[in-house]
Amino acid sequence: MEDTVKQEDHFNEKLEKGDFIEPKDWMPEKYRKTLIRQISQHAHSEVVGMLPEGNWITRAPNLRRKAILLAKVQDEGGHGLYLYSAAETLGISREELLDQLHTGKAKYSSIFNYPTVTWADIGAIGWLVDGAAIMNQVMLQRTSFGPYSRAMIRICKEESFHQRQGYEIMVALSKGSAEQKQMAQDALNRWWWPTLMMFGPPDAISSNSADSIKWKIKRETNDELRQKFVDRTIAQVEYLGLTVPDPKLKWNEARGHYDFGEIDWAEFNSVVKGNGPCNRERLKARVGAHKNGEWVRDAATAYAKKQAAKAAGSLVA
Ligand code: BYC
Repeated sequence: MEDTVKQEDHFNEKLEKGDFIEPKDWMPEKYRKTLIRQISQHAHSEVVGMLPEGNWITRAPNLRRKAILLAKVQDEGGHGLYLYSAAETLGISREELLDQLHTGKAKYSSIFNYPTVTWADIGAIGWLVDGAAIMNQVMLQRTSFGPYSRAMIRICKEESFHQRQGYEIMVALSKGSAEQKQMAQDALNRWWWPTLMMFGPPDAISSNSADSIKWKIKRETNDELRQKFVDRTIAQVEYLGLTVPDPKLKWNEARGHYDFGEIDWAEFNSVVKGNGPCNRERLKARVGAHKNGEWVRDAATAYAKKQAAKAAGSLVA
């Protein structure tokens, strides 16, 4: 008992000083659980996030765009791997994590349950979705758990390239023909509100925020990040000559921020509960991909075992 009190004091001192908590350090069970929940949700989002964009690799308008999109989607898979590895250091296996995703027990970001209906959606995802992801992930670079923070530093570098490639697509479309500009506007209309939902429920009802802020897992709240995102993005919308689908959007001089309209939280809750436009399709695709990859995992395991046996043999010799 006394030992636990000492360990908890030591944990709190580390947080206070801004030191990282590392996998072998003592940590409260709830801290570990919260991290597993958030990091795995994040990893699943990266991997499920490959699907809406992957859908356009064969239909990219030219070779340059195809190569860029291919690289981006591949990066998202890599982000998933760094994050699954970070979660594994907390004492949960990759199999368990994937099982939670495939059985619908674990959440992933609501945003990936919307369809990509035109090429402009690929621009809007890179610009808005990756833009929102970066806003959140820049803060997570300073999260208190070492492996999560280190994964975030690397991921942020790649995400900023993703955001720029998306914006470049939007610039090309909005400076193109009238039809292309309309495509860009339609994509902005489709992705604006779901992007604002990505930051999570309002602070007043966010169930995990208080603990996560106390433990320095999250450094800024859902509403603070959402506001920052709106404030930064509007100038980019104006440069494109497009309009945000929100009649209530207005600069508020007194607050020094944009005011914006009410988010449809009923839609958010419905998507998170599994009833968004693409939830079933996404999960089916993920489960199918995992099943189809079984022979690759088996082959990799057999090869690793053979190499280990060879190495052991050469040591004995
Ligand atoms: N979607 O108490 P709250 C990317 C859940 S992908 C679904 O505020 P928290 C990319 C939340 O889990 C970006 N569920 O939670 C990839 C909680 O439920 P449980 C992914 C959501 O954790 C490919 C409940 O609502 N980024 O980068 O303090 C291509 C109450 O919420 C969502 C991350 O995952 C949502 N949007 O705060 C392009 C970042 N929001 O678990 C881009 C890491 C909330 O209690 N995650 N919920 O049953 C976080 O920073 C935080 O987990 C959140 C939510 C800000 C998302």
